[in-house]
Amino acid sequence: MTGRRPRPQAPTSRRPHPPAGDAPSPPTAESALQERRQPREPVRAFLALGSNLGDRRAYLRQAVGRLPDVVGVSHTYETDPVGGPPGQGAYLNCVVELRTTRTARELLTAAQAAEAAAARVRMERWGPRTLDVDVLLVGEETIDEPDLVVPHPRMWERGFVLVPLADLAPELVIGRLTSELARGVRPAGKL
Ligand code: GSY
Repeated sequence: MTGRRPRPQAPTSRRPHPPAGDAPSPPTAESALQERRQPREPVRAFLALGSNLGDRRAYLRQAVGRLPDVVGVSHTYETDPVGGPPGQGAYLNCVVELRTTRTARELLTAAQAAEAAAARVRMERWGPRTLDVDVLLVGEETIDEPDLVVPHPRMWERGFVLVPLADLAPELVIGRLTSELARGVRPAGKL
């Protein structure tokens, strides 16, 4: 008995990273099928929604109706824009909770379909938009690919994500949501 404690486990990825030095191999049709065949336990997942163009509440409502496996919706919040060109209008933000067997990649596809349905036109990277849907957390899954990083890399710095997330999962934001982050985030009622 050495008295040494076991080291904490790193979060697991559903698709393990290849050994260092190997180039990641893209999923083949067969490996994707194989992955889908595995029965999966449903996990808790969270997506962040924001709109600052047009009928913002209607865009958020429509998106919530289109997303799969939704089991909870936070209150909405009117929030000062973070980043982007000066003079943008305020955002309306909320967070939804899913109970789902879908992977982060499948949820990204669903998020993009909801954005497309809101006739979103990507004019400038941080510019105003009818709808933005970000995948925040999908159970314990981690993924780090050019178009998708989960857990979302900036979520812990964003009051417009943490305040609505606290409505659904206060245990996740405790100790992370400072009054400075919450500044500029105003309750705007139920969706
Ligand atoms: O990253 C989501 C889009 N977005 C937002 C947002 O949803 N809310 C606020 N307040 N600022 C934002 N800047 C960007 S980009």
